[in-house]
Amino acid sequence: MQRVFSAAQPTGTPHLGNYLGFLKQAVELQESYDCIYSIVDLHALTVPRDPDVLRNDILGVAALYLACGLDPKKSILFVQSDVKEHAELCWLLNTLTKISELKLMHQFKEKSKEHPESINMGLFDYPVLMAADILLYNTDLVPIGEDQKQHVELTREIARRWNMRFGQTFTLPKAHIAKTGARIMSLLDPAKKMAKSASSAQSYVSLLDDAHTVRQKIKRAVTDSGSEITLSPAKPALSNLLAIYHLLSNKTFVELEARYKGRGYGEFKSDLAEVVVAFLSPIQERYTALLKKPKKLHEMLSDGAARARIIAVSTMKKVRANIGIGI
Ligand code: ATP
Ligand code: LTN
Repeated sequence: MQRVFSAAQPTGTPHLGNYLGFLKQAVELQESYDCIYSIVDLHALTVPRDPDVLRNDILGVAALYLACGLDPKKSILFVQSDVKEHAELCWLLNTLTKISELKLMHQFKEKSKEHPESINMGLFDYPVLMAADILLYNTDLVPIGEDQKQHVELTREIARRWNMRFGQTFTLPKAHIAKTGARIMSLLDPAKKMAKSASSAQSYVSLLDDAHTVRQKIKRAVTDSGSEITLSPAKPALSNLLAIYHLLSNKTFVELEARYKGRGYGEFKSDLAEVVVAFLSPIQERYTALLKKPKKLHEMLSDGAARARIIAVSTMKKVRANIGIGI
């Protein structure tokens, strides 16, 4: 069975973009792949974090992912720092990665613009740690949003280089990117991706937003000129809302265009808000119930780490022998 690996940072509450670009795929792939998912706390430290907030976010993200359908009986779910091999492999891969390659990474360029006062080595090395995450598990497929594609390409390049130098060791992973939903845009600016780090919370729908907040955010979402409901590059803001509607309702774009023919943006947006509310409400109920049992969540994560560690240790045995360290 082919192996799937992916991960997300415990940085605040995931939004609809994280769900549609990544989590939805992750849940679906559980049915036919051997899936491993990680909460990458070491990556989250590349921007300054309060320790108590980080601790809370790790458990919160775990609960939310389970509430969205990740199932520890079908997949391994674990916290990155619980498996020390990630940091060790990152160091070894660093020795094969060029500074000039890391300087090209879009995410590094953007994040260093956002936090010019704290461009640290971790932020620069972030893609190499991500490569280590993926390569430790002989991964075939990596479900991700469009923004992470460049990092998976770099991972393939590092793996290729290692295999050339030391012999076949790592599987070359492929990015698995959804046809629709891989880049959900901000509700306030269709030229920017929906992001947790955005300056205004109005630009995204968090998976934990209550019904009132969802209705109000969608009502205030920007739209394009004209009043027709059609999917078109000339209507980027509306097309983004249509994509969200399509993915959450399973109605095709053609069905949606027909349904709203001759009706205005107002009616379309208010229906979309109800679709989002109906989608989020059972997730939020499951999330609240899961968070009431933190001990169970910790046990599930520690069981996940134990299962992940077995694979990671076995990969590292090969890697250490390859490079000439250890006994
Ligand atoms: P943000 O940019 O909002 O802080 P992130 O990429 O840092 O998000 P993660 O939780 O680590 O946050 O991302 C999890 C997954 O969500 C990744 O695979 C990423 O590609 C995907 N993703 C993030 N934003 C979007 C978006 N706007 N549309 C689709 N997928 C997205
Ligand atoms: N870089 C990703 C998170 C991430 C990841 C990974 C994704 C870290 N390690 C391994 C897929 C596979 C992000 O910023 N969203």
